[in-house]
Amino acid sequence: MTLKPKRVFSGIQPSGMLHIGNYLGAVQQWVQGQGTKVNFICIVDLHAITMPQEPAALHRQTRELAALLIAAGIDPQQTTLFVQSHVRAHAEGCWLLNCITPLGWLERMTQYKHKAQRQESVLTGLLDYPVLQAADILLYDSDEVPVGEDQKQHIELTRDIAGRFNSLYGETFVLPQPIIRESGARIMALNDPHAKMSKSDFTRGHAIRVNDSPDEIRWVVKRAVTDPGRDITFSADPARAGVNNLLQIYELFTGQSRAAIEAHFAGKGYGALKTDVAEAVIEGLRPIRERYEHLITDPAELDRILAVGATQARAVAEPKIREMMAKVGFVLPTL
Ligand code: ATP
Ligand code: LTN
Repeated sequence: MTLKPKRVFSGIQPSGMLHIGNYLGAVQQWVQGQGTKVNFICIVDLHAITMPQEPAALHRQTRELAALLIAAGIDPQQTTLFVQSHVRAHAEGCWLLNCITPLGWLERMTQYKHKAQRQESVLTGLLDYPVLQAADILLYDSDEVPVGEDQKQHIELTRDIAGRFNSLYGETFVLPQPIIRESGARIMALNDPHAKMSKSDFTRGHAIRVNDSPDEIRWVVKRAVTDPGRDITFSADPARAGVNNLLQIYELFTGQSRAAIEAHFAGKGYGALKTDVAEAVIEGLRPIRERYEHLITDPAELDRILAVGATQARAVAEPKIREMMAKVGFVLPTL
């Protein structure tokens, strides 16, 4: 008997230029998983409008993100790369799932509470964000969802929503597993090792963006917050979060073992650590930046790739949305 290859689904918002947290926590995993599994990577523009946004920026960032993902190694021949709003089933699935999701489940989501706190007036879409995410995942019968640590709660909620639909209307959905790396699951801000590196924080020194120049990368790493100690070793001690974060970044960009890294830095100071981290990041990002500069000059080719992705995605999502509608009791339109 041949085993069915696993389905992998993940999403990323076109809410700004990718940073190394997105790259190490999510994108690198997606690239490494290509070939053996059936992969869907979705640019989630419907999610991006849950925060106040500017139309011209959203438009530009959607193509920029597509170019960056391809530059970072997402191969459209091996992965279905598409834009969420090109596949209507996502919005439709969200509505059907809204109607079985208790409000209390959404009000306790930590990402919602965190983002809502910073708003004067909270948009309904922000509260509903995880239901749309559940629709994304469930429409593709996804087995695995590779994400950063911050998304774990949303995947657990997706399982709860799927379980509820299954028990109300009969077996319909696969319950997905979050796939979270041990190292890189939560890259911290360089100017504050107790806060997650985030796309939407534009303070200089907070993040390294994937297309930053080598000089900018050196500037940011040089000013990274460390700690008053001297040891350059991996550690879960919150007081040493800054050095630990730099070491994790070094580990993921060089692919070296932790023992080899600690031996390399034994007896050296934080100045040397920062120089080596900056150079490792520059070298790791160089091919991505070069491919990106080339791809972004050809928007028609990007649109063509996204059109192929949308056709492939619709072929999976449309029959699934019809199955959902039929189970809920709707009279289906004839095809
Ligand atoms: P925003 O700040 O606009 O919410 P974000 O930086 O959190 O954006 P997303 O598009 O929400 O980025 O996330 C894309 C992927 O990157 C997700 O899988 C998320 O878990 C992962 N990710 C985001 N930030 C980090 C981080 N600091 N470390 C590791 N993974 C991260
Ligand atoms: N909420 C996710 C983005 C996202 C996603 C998904 C991730 C939207 N839909 C489906 C995995 C699967 C985030 O990274 N902030």
